[in-house]
Amino acid sequence: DREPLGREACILRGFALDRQDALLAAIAHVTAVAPPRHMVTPGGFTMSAALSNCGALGWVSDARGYRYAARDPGRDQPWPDMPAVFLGLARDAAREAGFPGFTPDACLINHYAPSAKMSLHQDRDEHDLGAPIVSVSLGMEAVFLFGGHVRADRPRRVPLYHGDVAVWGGEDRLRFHGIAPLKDAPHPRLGPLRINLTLRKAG
Ligand code: MD3
Ligand code: FE
Repeated sequence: DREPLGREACILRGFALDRQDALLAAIAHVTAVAPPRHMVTPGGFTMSAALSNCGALGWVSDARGYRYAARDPGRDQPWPDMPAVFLGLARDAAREAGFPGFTPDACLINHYAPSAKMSLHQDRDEHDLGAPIVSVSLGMEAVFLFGGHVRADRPRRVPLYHGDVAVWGGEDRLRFHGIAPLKDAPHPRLGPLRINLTLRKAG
């Protein structure tokens, strides 16, 4: 079922559940090659979520700023290839949400422990802001903060559960959004961990 968040944003509840084994195996492979790290923001804060990436480009942050990079700065090596199960899920979810033909070239993998969060921000480092974004939630539940087009707009709070997929593009593409600090409520399969895959066309 398709739960609308905006005119061009929705949540597909449980859309990833039937592929969870393949997704978790692929995530384990990527993070064994490119371990998640806590990156530093240009403002000097260390992010509470630990990040890895796969695909041609990966989102990175350091004192110089945010950007997409073809190499993992932790290893000075290219990011692991995008697993086929990520590409298939992104394409299928985007089509279901009304964005046919989506092919991501970047997948950010966020790891959250209890109390980790992501402050309100916009995703605007991508070259083509006309492409949608697909995000997959696995493990512990989180409260998604769905804001407006200016930071001061009070965000809606929407729970995200294991297997949910969110898709947003068009007029909702530049909304402010974030993740509230996670409760300490371990997931039966993943334990005290939430993993978010954010699939984008970055280049
Ligand atoms: C935005 N990640 O990595 S994605 C990020 O769960 C990021 O790790 C969060 O924001 C995470 O940049 C949230 C989920 C999401 C869902 C629907 C949206 C972001 C959205 C709708 C509009 C704008
Ligand atoms: Fe974001």
